[in-house]
Amino acid sequence: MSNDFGIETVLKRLGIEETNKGTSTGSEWMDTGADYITSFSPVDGKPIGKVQVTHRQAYEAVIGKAEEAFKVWRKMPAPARGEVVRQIGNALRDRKEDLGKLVSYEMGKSYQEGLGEVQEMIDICDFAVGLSRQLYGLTMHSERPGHRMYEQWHPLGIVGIISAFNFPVAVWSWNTMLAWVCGDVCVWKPSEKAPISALACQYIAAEVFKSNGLPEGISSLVNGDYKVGEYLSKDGRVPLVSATGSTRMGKKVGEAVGARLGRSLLELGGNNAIIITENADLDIAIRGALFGAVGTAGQRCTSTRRLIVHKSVFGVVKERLASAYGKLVIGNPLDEKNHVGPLIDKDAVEMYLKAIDKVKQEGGKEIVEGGVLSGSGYASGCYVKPCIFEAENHFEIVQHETFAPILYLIPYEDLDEAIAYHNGVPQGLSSAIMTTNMREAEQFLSAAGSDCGIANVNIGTSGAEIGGAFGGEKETGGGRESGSDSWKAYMRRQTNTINYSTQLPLAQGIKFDI
Ligand code: UN1
Repeated sequence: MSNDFGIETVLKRLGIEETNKGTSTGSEWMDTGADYITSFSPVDGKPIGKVQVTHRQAYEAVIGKAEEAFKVWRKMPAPARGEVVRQIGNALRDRKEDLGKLVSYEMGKSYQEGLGEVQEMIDICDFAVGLSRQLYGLTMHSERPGHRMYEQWHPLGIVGIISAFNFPVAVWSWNTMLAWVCGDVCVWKPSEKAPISALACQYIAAEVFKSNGLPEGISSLVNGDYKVGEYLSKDGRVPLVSATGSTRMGKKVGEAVGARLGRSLLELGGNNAIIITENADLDIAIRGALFGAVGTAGQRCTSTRRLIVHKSVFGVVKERLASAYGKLVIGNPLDEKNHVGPLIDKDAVEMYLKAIDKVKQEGGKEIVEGGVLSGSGYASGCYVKPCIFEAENHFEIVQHETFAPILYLIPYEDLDEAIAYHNGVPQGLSSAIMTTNMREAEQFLSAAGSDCGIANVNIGTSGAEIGGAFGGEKETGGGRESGSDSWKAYMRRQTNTINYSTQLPLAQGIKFDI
């Protein structure tokens, strides 16, 4: 293992061994035998560690503990649960550098972005602490005299969380911190491509639960591939499954959960575009598009995949982008002089190469050339060159989310046409318009504008703050996580009507006298 970035010390400080158990209800870990997942770093191709896969019997034990824990946790006042989450936020503050480094090493995003991811976890903890005193229900006026009506929110029970490799820890936090203040208990199945970062989080959370004298089962971890995900999605004891990942995976989870009339919260693929109008501030537009397209090596669900550019500025945008791409330094993401790290694994490289072939076949014109990097510093075989193609929106490959730094440039003549291109894909996560013209901006944000869950003006498509609801429409799955009133997904609503009169009048004026 490379010592260059002190990763060995980081792993030790976070409690990670070479061989790890993978099933936990908090501080207790189950031995589940000889079936392991090995996590390889895309940075240098070296193994980071391995975790045991959760088998059915261990899963059953986890659910049993979670059910018991729910009985205790749901009775604790929400602000007291918030206090526990506050302590988790502080524990994350203490481990920010270590966890950020591990995320960077295991997933391949830059160290800055690794730190940003942990900051996102801290931010959602803070948000959840405040929320723990604001789980408001409405009160309404009853139509009957001497009656009072209101609604209140109760916890759901066990929340299953299936997370993706690209945000291996932040997306877990978005779900878990809210679910915890809401009174739910959580069972997390992290991506099999980033299980080590998940172990680190489980250790951090478990320590806090233990020091507060809370039972096992509030924070559980299971590991494995889609089969372990299926345990959760088919399990009637898990009222909500929140899944982040590909549309293909989300359809399977949604179907399985739907078949038992459970709830799912899906945050799936995006095919995010920025419209650059003739009135754009091009300095902002180029910088926004650049980070959107190459940040996290194009592996965010919010990554910018399409640039829809007005014909009058198409040439200059193309030139300036090509020149910016020329200055990108690709390499070890833990080295802060590099802008772009590796893709997650060789399968991802394969998909990237196939997409390039496909766009060329369909008639795309290469503007910045792609390719796989080899030689010193690129030994993992996962480093690729961010590339740009001039393409048409209807190309099959353009309609498709490829999790890689490939950007498609599409020219347009008027804004209606641009918006039609923009919305003319199956996904609907994030979107942006670059313009200094108020009419253009408002048209983009209107009901006839962007059809996405997130629509920005003069900001790229990625890098959303936790305070807003995060998620999207169409094949993105319709779920909302993180800020605003997303917490409602983790609770059940109850309407209460109280009669304090001496009569029993019926609603709608119905007479039923004997
Ligand atoms: C994701 O890619 O699944 O908005 C989440 C962003 C980040 C979260 C991305 N805050 O880009």
